Amino acid sequence: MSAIDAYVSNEPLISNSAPGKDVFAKILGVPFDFTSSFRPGSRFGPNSLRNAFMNIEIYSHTLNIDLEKLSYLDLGNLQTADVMRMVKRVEEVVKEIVPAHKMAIMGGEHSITYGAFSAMPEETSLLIFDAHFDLRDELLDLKFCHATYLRRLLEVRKPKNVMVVGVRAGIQEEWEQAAKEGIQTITMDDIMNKSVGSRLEDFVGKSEKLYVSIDLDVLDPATAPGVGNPEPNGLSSKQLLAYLYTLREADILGFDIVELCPPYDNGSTATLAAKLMAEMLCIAQ
Ligand SMILES: [Mn+2]
Repeated sequence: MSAIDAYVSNEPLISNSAPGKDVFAKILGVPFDFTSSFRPGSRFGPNSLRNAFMNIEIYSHTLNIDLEKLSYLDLGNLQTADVMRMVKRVEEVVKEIVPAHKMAIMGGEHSITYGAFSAMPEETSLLIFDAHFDLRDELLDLKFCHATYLRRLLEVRKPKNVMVVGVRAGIQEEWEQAAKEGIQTITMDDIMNKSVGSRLEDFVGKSEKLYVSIDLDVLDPATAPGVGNPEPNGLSSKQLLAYLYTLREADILGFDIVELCPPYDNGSTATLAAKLMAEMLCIAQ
């Protein structure tokens, strides 16, 4: 090993190269927030997550997996201010990565998921953690934005299984649209009433392949204040991690962690996002 390899970090990128280990995952930042409707700033999300990632422990005691002994490559940031170009470019980049490698995306706003999921094979199920459905037909005259991406996605693509966990906010039309589209849900009401049952395990069991999208606003704003559209009465970090650990046996092709909005963060959202990145890399590995 050269002195450069031994002593010099590749910051701000979070790549890791472990001797004798091939790269198993590729990480992409998408600093895109140009359709933000409430609190802009998620364009600063990827680098904020990276900074936090470099300052937390990445050995998962829960999973007994040490990320420092695995190799993964941070590709950097995909830059554009045009939403349709963004989703197209994300799709093209992800297609070059999956299924040879696991795909990990850092947002940026939730519209990124449209591009990433479009690159997934036909049989892939979509599991979303989000306070919102993002099933609006339009918002503030925008047909394609963070609040409509799932509506647009389902217009062109019908995944066999779609589930939204932690959902608690939407206009009435979105709840009706979710039922019409056959979207499975674990709502916050279900979670509060302890009526979740084995729905998540059943969903995962029926999913040949899986893409997981984590909108950080699924968490309670007290836990994760640094998001674009905070929504009260959300999950705790313990609840979210417990759900994610149930995905260990699933064939996860890729995942994203979106809506980290550093201008509204006190640091806790970024460190939690980094923890989720570390655990999800271990879970998907
Ligand atoms: Mn959301």
